[in-house]
Amino acid sequence: MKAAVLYEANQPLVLEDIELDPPKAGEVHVKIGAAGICRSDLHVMKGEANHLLPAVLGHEGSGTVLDVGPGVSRVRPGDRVILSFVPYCGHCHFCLTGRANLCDLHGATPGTLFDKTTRLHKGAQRIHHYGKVACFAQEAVVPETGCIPVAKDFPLPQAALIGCCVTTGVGAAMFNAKITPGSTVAVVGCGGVGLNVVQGARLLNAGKVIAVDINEGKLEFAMGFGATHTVNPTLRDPVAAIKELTGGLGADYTFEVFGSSETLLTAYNAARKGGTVVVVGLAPVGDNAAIDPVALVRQEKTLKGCYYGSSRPALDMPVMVQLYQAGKLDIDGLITRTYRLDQINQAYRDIDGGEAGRGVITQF
Ligand code: CND
Ligand code: ZN
Repeated sequence: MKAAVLYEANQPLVLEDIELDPPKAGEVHVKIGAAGICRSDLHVMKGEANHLLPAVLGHEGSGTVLDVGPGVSRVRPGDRVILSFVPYCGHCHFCLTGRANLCDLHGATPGTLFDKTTRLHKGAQRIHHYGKVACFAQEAVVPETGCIPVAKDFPLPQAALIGCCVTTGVGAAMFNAKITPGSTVAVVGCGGVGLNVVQGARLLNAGKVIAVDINEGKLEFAMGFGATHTVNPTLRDPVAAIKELTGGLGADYTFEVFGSSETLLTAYNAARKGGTVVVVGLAPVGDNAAIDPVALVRQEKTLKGCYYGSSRPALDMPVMVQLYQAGKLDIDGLITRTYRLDQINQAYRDIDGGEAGRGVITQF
């Protein structure tokens, strides 16, 4: 099958034929239907995130089940599925306490399936699976718990986006911050994930939603997803602007959704005393943010990380599906660019090109 393989950081992905072994026990063979262009893959391509290479990237995916390995009971051939980049073991402390997005076995098996082997290889060379999804390819083998079934007529691109940016962004607002009605919110970084924090805040009836982005077009686009105010940090100090828009207090909730110490500090400093700062973006490895420990105490801010929207993917993705079907989440409007798999390097050049919304690979 054809796949886009990353051999080395800062080199283009290589589109080539590689082998995919059949699913083992508890695994599912999926024909990929759509794959979203998320910045997390770009962090690996740029060497800003560590990952075993070579690897097939792509963690925002959906597809149709082709066949299943022994013991699989949740899905059958022909089923349409959202792929979760944190499949869960169901036995570790975190799975048992309702935090499957933090599954220990998943964390302990990076780049492989749960048994620490790969189904992907080229001849004798092992090729790793990013997030146990690896959807920048025509097909994938994934753990059964990484498959969230949707109706057979549910659109595959929208399903793919629920696989990362929707659940990550809306979940950050809903499950992590638990935004209360009427509150003030600032979202730093309004790309695919940040737009979903914005529309999550709208869904939760936030009073003011301040979009912060260095790109004017992206700020304007965010207004269509529920932003009530915009701030461009290239034009003025974002912390001062957010304070001004919140009666001098700072926002009740701030979100970092780009991935840098600079934007983390913007979010941190723009939160009011007692406010909540939620970090969603993945800063480059080695990056550090200096937080004044005394100010943390005296201002009683809460600084939290948020992985996969603090969701329980198998339970919460169907909620995103329902909210979309009820017209409460706009996923159609997020999709502004579609590509063929062989255009993937262009798709990643475009993510930094300034066009708003999400790109999706729809042809394999
Ligand atoms: P995308 O590139 O679409 O959006 C990033 C946005 O940030 C763009 O609109 C930029 O213009 C904007 N931006 C850049 N610099 C600044 C700045 N200084 N101030 C304000 N805005 C700025 O990326 P994405 O939405 O796909 O991903 C965003 C981050 O979220 C990224 O780091 C990705 O790796 C991470 C992420 C996290 C998780 C999770 O589970 N926590 C899941 N998926 C992605
Ligand atoms: Zn992602």
